Amino acid sequence: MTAANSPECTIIVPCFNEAGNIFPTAEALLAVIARYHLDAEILMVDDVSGDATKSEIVALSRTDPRFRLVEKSLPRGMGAAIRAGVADARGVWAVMVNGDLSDPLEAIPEFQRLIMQEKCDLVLLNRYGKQDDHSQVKWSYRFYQFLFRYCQYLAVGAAYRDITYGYRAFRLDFVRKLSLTGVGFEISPECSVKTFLAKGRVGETYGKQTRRTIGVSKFKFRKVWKGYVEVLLRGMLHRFGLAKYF
Ligand SMILES: Nc1nc2c(ncn2[C@@H]2O[C@H](COP(=O)(O)OP(=O)(O)O)[C@@H](O)[C@H]2O)c(=O)[nH]1
Ligand SMILES: [Mg+2]
Repeated sequence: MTAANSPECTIIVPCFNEAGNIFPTAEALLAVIARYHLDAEILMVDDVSGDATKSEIVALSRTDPRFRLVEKSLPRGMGAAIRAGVADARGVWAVMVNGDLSDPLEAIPEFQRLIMQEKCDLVLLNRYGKQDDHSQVKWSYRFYQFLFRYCQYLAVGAAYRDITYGYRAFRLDFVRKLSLTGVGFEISPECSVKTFLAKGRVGETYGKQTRRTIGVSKFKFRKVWKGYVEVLLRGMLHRFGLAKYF
């Protein structure tokens, strides 16, 4: 870090029952940080995991002060974890990285360029830009994503290709003004829709998401759909001046 308390970038990693992924994810992030000379801190946000997630993060933070454990209280949720990370972040910009080694981390320098040089407020990673990039994304997820994107476009009007992928980067001061409230996975479309409604500058880059090989996914459609519908409705009401969303 350039100054102990002010890195340029904060990497936020929500972690729930990811014990087997903590060290491999940390290694992958350190390799990218070293390769591109990034000035970064890494916040790993645990959510009262039932496995060794917390102790693994503590062990990491003892060996390398760039890693910090963020402990949040219940209720659990990926969105609540990201908000805890955003509140604790000391960087100028942040990148949200899934703690399961599924994200194309080589996109991080392009995230940095789009935010620091092109002055984007939010940079989305599009998994649908090239034929092979979404080959490992489950068909059921692709179907729900398509449905959500289409309905969102009609209701709110944001024409982003990959509006729901959590792996993305943003300026911290900009996102703090959006007053994000999502508790679960709906935090990602909420952030995209609010950025659109706030007329933020949005950039896009490309990359291939792969599947986790350790641990299990916590994404359950029957649990998350309500949050996505709420984003649509509240975004639409805000668009037409009927009720403020933020
Ligand atoms: N802190 C925290 N992290 C979570 C929670 N739910 C999911 N995550 C993390 O969010 C990331 C994405 O979740 P994952 O289960 O891989 O969802 P998928 O990629 O949509 O299948 C992973 O790093 C999870 O550990 C939660 O309730 N709390
Ligand atoms: Mg995942």
